[in-house]
Amino acid sequence: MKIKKIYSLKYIFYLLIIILIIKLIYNYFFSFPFPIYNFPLITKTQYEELIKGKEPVLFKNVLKQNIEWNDFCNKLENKELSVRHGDYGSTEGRKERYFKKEKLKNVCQNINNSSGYGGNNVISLDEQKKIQLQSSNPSINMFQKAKMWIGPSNSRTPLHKDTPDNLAIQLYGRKKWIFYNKNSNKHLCFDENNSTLEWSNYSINNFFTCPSALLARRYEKIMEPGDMLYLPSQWGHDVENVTNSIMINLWY
Ligand SMILES: O=C(O)CCC(=O)C(=O)O
Repeated sequence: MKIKKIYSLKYIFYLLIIILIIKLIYNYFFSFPFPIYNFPLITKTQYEELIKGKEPVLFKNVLKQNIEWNDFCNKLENKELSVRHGDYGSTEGRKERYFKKEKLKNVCQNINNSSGYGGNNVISLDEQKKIQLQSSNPSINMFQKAKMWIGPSNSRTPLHKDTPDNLAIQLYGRKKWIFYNKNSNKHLCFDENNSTLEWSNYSINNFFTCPSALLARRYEKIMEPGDMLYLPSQWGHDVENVTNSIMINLWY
């Protein structure tokens, strides 16, 4: 009896190892099967083609220099942000999310004690200059009309889709993007409200909230500092800060 038990434990262990290996292979080859470019080496023409294409693209090494947390917080300390509070990261909770005006200095100081998320705040060209945000490619400029997202680890924007194309540069920390081919939108339980932004009722990985999501083609990528993601219009995305994080993006 005891020997049988040891055998079955052994088989469960082997099964777990096999599942782990399959998951690693899947993540490596299939979770981001899109082009990856080294930003300093691409031409302006190539770039302009890629950022109006039909598929996502990852650009590596986009920044001329790293952005440091303290330096960023000190240089923009008096900037006023609109900060999300409440259960803004869940499909249900986001409906009751509320916003507070806070100084960036405050958000930085409380980053490990508060769940407040300074998402979707304008960052001007002057402010970009102040923090020495520079492109690593002399023929391609940084953004004119960028939005800034600063938040603690685990802060999240639940699944939605936007009408414009999107470029998002990770400045500090790591951020996980889960996203779906727009051909899968019919499976993703979006609110059909015809606005420029549409939320989904699918709470990621909880298939009870949207059983048809099992049929959707899902991708994911963890963005590191200096990475820039191009996400085409209407590709649904759920975005989570894996660490304290600063990102800027441009919708166009
Ligand atoms: O970073 C986030 O929390 C959300 C970003 C996003 O949804 C976007 O750039 O479209």
